[in-house]
Amino acid sequence: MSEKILVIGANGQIGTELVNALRDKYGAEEVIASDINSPIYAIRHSGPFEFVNVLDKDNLHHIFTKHQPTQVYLLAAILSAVGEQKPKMAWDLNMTGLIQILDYAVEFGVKKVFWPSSIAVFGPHSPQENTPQYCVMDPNTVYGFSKLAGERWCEYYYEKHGLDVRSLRYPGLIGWRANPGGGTTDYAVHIFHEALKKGSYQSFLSANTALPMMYMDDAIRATITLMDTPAEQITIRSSYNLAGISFTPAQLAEEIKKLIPNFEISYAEHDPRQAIADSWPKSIDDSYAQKDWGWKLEYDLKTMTEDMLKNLKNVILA
Ligand code: VAH
Repeated sequence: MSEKILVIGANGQIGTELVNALRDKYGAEEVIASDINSPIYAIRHSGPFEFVNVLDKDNLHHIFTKHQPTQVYLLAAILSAVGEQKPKMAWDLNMTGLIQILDYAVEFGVKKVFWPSSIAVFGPHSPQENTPQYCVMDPNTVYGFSKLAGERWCEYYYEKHGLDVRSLRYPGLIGWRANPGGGTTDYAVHIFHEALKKGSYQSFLSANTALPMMYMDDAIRATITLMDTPAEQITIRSSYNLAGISFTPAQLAEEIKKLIPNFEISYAEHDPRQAIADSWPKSIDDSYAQKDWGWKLEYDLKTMTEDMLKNLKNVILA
């Protein structure tokens, strides 16, 4: 049976890249990109698009009826920094949106659902180094506890309704195809844009703030590998830890300087995003992903920096 894939939140950092990767894999016409806003350039001309608002039940029901998706990727979310500015909106979009999609996935017999979680589900009392799959989780951001609650909903719909919903706790994601968004880790995207445009960047996180990060190519490969894995191999129905590469703004700046020698970094103080970053782990243990579906990272800090600058240069300096 051919696949019909619905990607909700296609304009976002993950969505932009996932739509292109899924279209390469399944064929452009089999992947419906959707978003509440008009399609961004990167996906506008490469296949079908629908306007979708995950909080509009009638709109969603119409799209599910029209396209009868076999897979649904729900990427629409409000991230950590914006979530602290708009807490009720973040909870509503991240939670009500997810539960509505889970309900329609059951009603319409969707074969597989993907939903992104985050290392933001960990909190100040979680182990900070090599944070394990199972441990104390006391996230203190709306984004973080909406993702933690969402993981519980995903596992519940698997157990109670047999819905094959799968999820990854992404680290901070770094890619060149989408602009920096409303996340705390988006300093690590913005720095590349500023390095090329201005030769300098003021980080809103302090020099030694270590966070788990991942190059987008690895994140997309992990997502597709997880979704292609036979269901019987999936032992985690909340969300899999994904480790990535852990580094600080100072370490990232040093790597950029190897390619842009005059690049200079400075550090702002008292940014509210520092407290968010301080509540998250410095590194993650992703042994369950390695064991269950053979996960193996490909990009390290050096190769990620090289690839980011090589590609972003063509976009920014073109
Ligand atoms: C954020 N990019 O910064 C997201 C991510 C681990 C953080 O989930 O909010």
